[in-house]
Amino acid sequence: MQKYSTLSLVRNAISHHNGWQKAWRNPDLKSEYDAVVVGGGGHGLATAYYLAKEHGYKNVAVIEAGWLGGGNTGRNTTIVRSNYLFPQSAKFYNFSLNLYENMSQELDFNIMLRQAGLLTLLHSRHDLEVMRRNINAMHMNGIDSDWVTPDEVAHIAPGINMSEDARFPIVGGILQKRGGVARHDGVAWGYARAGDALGVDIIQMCAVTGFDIKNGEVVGVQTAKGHIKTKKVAIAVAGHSSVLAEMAGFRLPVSSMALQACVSEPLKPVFDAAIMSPATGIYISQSDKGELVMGGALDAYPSYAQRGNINTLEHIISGVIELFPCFSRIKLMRQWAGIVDIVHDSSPIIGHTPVKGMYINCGFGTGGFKATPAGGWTLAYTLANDRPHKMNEDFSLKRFETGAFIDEMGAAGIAH
Ligand code: FAD
Ligand code: PYC
Repeated sequence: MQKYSTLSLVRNAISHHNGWQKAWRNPDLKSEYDAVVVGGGGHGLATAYYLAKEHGYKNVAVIEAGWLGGGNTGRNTTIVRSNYLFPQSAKFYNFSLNLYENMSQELDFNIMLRQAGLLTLLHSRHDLEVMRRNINAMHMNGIDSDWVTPDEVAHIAPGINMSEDARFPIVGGILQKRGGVARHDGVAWGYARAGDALGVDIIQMCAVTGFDIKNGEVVGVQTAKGHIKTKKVAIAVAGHSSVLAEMAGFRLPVSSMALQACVSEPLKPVFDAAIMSPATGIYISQSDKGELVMGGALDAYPSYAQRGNINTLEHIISGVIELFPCFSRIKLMRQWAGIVDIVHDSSPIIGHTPVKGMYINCGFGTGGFKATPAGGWTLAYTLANDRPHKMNEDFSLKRFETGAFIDEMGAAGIAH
């Protein structure tokens, strides 16, 4: 990795970064690859990196329709945690959090992981009872999760409305201390740079437009920049999974919907932890820049329109002001949306597709940023070995035939 002195940083700034070493190459598309990854979000880039690093794949391409991390990876609210209910999810998301904890070192790229905790607010006696059961299950699965009293909530989240007369009174909370936030672009760029260094070709501004399938087996990929011969394809396109599946001739049990978020002007540090309030439907954290990063529930209808609207914004802000009346005069800076892929049991699909040689990672819905390393790792394993790893075998498409769902809707903490 090239090191920069203060002087060279100044020189680069003045020269508009003329001579600044590129973090990854901009190669021409080759006519043949051993494996093609569709989608240059975090999951696709992680898949390519682990294919090269763990499985010795030397000739891999990532094909991205837009720019790296321009999909949900660069649009999420950056919360990472592993406090899921079922043993399969606990294993998977805990593995992901472990990979996150070592990611800056492994990729030699600061992903700015801040494990200041993920606090879930409880607003009723019913919340308390349901969460007692969930916490016991999490402890059985080795997930750290602690009860916090209303006083402790007030300490973790200064400014929060602890009034008993509040519309959503706070009766306690659950804290996952290992939870927190990470810089989402850093995750995409870190995997991109490390994958590129291992020989992965990253092709941006190049949509996949179709697949060549012979006798039920993938033999090629059609793209805006030309045709590729390949026998292995990994699809990781989140909200566009059904579109890609249709190109390959199969259907997925996935709906595509917009999830919106927004940020305020920067403030001095208020709180460190990320906070979720399932009853009001909002989540909030403060970025390293000081902005309040806020999000809410899914839009209530399927759509590919990647934009925010006033209706949802009003819902998010009313929830935030309910919890933090002191934020009512803060200015909002930006609002946006990403198209997420919703599966009705709120668990991902990682595994084989009906087409031989084609594998998919999708269905992370509102919560796949935290799963980026594990999603990439397990998809790479499945492609390289043509069988799932223990960690993703229960997350295959088979569960939609057998009914063995892993119902994590409650764990999302977000209204679906
Ligand atoms: P993406 O990052 O969307 O990447 C898919 C890529 O595929 C895109 O770049 C797209 O351009 C590309 N693509 C699509 N079609 C084609 C094609 N035909 N050819 C080539 N490329 C194509 N998760 C959390 O864990 N914590 C959170 O706090 C959180 N907050 C969220 C807040 C919002 C507002 C949103 C929208 C999502 C949030 N998520 C969160 C969910 C999380 O962002 C996603 O689950 C995750 O980023 C998905 O990553 P990905 O790499 O699969 O998809
Ligand atoms: O899955 O933790 C999550 C999450 C937080 C905000 C959106 N998704």
